[in-house]
Amino acid sequence: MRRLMAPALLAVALLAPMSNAQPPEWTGAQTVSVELSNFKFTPATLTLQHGVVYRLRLSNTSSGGHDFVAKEFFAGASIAPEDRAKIRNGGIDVDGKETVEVRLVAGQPGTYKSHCSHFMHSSFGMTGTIVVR
Ligand SMILES: [Cu+2]
Repeated sequence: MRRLMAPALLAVALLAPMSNAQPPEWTGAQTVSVELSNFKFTPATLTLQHGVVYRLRLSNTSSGGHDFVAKEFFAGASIAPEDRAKIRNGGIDVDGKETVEVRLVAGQPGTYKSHCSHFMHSSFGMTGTIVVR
């Protein structure tokens, strides 16, 4: 019997990483909030953990529209199917006084840039960084 233990443990060790391939538990998402205002993201830096499920909540507190563009970050993340349509050209539009939520799993560790693509907004300071650890 003892001889069977090693192959059994090996099988468990090999199977364990496969659990990552299962659909994420979107209901258990941790909320991370970013406020969009004239002309900044607050906080400017988001730090996320690779593989963790988040609800990215973007709240625009100003009356004019903004967006949150992070092409590389969104391209590398797994986005909840119901939220995919909210991301266009690597960004999320957030109208004045609106809040938009997108559930996602952060992708590969790295440092990603974010900005508002509205005319001149990034040069006024609407830029940010997403750090995935
Ligand atoms: Cu803006």
